[in-house]
Amino acid sequence: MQEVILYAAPASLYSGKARSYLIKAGIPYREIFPRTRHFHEVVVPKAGIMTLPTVELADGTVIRDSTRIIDHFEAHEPRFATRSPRQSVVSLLFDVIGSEGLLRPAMHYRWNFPEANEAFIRRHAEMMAPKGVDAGPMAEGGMKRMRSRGVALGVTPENFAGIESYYEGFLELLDAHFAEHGYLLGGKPSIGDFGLIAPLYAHLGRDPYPVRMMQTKAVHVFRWVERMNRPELDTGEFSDSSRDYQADDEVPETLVSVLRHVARDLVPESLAAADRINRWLDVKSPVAGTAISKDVGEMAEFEAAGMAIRSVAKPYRFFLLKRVQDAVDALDPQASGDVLDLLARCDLSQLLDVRLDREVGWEGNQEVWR
Ligand SMILES: N[C@@H](CCC(=O)N[C@@H](CS)C(=O)NCC(=O)O)C(=O)O
Repeated sequence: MQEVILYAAPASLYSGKARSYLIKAGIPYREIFPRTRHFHEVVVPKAGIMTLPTVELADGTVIRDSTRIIDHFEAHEPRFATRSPRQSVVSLLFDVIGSEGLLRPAMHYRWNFPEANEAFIRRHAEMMAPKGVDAGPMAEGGMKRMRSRGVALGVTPENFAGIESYYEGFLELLDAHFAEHGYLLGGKPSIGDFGLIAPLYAHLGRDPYPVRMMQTKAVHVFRWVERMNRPELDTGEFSDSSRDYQADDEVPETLVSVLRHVARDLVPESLAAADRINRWLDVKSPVAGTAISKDVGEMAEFEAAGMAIRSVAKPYRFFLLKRVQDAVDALDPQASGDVLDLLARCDLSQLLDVRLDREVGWEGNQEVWR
């Protein structure tokens, strides 16, 4: 197989998702920082906008977006397809949780512990400067932009304690899971593992302050992060040497506990964001094919995990959530009943009814309103 070029960066959240997939899938790739002339003059025009990760295939095809990159390779050869109903739905749910649902802890632990993190982050930001560009001011600008993105997501001082208690609870439950299983659904990674690694690698599993916390409080989660970045399964500590998902469509109880915890944040935010975006759609009525920017410029307000949060409402969450809903809708009545029972036990049933009035689709590399 010819080498894939992965435009990515070590400190970038979504890069970690695509990189881990390429590693685990055994797809040869070369990672390049997004600062070459070729990237700006050839790749970005094909990508439409510049985000990381973006890949360039040997034939010049460019694919932007971590989910679509994984979809592209899975469509050619499904390496991580879960075939059973409950596991498939849980796998897609963890893609939503990782790609969208843990952004507040990721941003908080990166930006609000400057004593431990600042120099490390600054060095990474400077690395992004193209040759001949003064790295200092460029890094400063990039850091300011990303820090303010955290604030827009609801990472504000009155919520710091709440975000910490939510994340610590999450980490403890996830650690109990990874003490018994190599991956979310057993002995091999699923699409959900790739979603979850997004916040848990570059930010929470690599920045100095949160990685220390993970190493001291959640060593099994730390091991999973390490494992997700290694080509082999790397599950030597488990006596059960299964190299596959759990038998009989089993979803471990340890994972149900994680999902119940996550529901406290994921459900209220999804309900509020859908409502906000639907009201916006009602007023704006964008023509089909209109490009979607990262958020619609509107704030969703909601109570989650004991916090009063104001966060930008992002259509991307609903692109991912619809994949969960479509998977459930496609099941036969018996399987659907099993999945609904599971979601009810996880306090996640409401997620199946949260839908945008317009679908998020793709044209080329761009998210558009259908
Ligand atoms: N939905 C995209 C999001 C990609 C994204 O936002 N990446 C960040 C870096 S982790 C980025 O490129 N940000 C650039 C910017 O905000 O200008 C994906 O999954 O790849």
